[in-house]
Amino acid sequence: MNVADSGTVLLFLLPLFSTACFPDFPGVSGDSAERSSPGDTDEADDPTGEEQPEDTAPKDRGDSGHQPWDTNTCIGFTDADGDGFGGSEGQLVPCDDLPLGVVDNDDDCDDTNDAVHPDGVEACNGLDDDCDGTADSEAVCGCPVHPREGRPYLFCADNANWEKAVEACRSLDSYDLVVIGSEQEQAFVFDAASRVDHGDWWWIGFHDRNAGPELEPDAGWEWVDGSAVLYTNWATEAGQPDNADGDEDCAHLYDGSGLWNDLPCGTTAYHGTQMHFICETTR
Ligand SMILES: [Ca+2]
Ligand SMILES: [Ca+2]
Ligand SMILES: [Ca+2]
Ligand SMILES: [Ca+2]
Repeated sequence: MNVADSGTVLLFLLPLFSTACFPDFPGVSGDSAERSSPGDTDEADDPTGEEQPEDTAPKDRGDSGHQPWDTNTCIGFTDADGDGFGGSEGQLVPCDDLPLGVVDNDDDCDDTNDAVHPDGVEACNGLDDDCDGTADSEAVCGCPVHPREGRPYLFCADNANWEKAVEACRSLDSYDLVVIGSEQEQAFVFDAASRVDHGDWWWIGFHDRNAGPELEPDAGWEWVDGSAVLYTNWATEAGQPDNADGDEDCAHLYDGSGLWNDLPCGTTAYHGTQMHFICETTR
């Protein structure tokens, strides 16, 4: 952005020039009297003709004309990851001589990852690789994507038993079977799942496969990723979890209510109701 191109920007920047920002501008000293006399040479200021140490380093500042009020002064942005797109941190720089690591745009949505920028290629990895404001898509992940607070969840209406569901989520970069940590997350997951498919059931990453018989039916449940159990939503009025037939160690959401039930982990369909699954990014 050329400062001289925009009166608004100039007005915005004016207070900066009279404050502590000035000494930080490359090639500009804090001596306002010297800045106000661009025609003066160092030699003219010094009647002895002797070179003064403080004048040697920024010698070319008066010659290059890169003063804050000149048409050659621009706002540059630090490109910390070196992908050619800057972050939001702006600074005054000479337009035709950008410092190393500074670019003329602030278009990078993640200036710590050089694979993430507006020319990036979207991949199924929980990141917004191309900076279009959305992380992942059905096109790259293979299942409908619904984000919550910027984090993508995949609603896979494939038929799968619980183990296959875990395998499918983990085959993607930075995904696992969903972990539900709050009433709000439960509400989001159930609402999105209902919109993708009505009438079938959805595996979640909750199981008690490691619990001994003495813990059945409702103790010893854990999340696939070891997260603390902060919330449950069992269909308690229907007596769930019940470990029916002594063999129900994996949890799913019912359609219609979103309440949880335990089923045998190898179930792919239950009397005609299909078992789908929900993946959540681990990022
Ligand atoms: Ca960058
Ligand atoms: Ca991505
Ligand atoms: Ca994207
Ligand atoms: Ca059950």
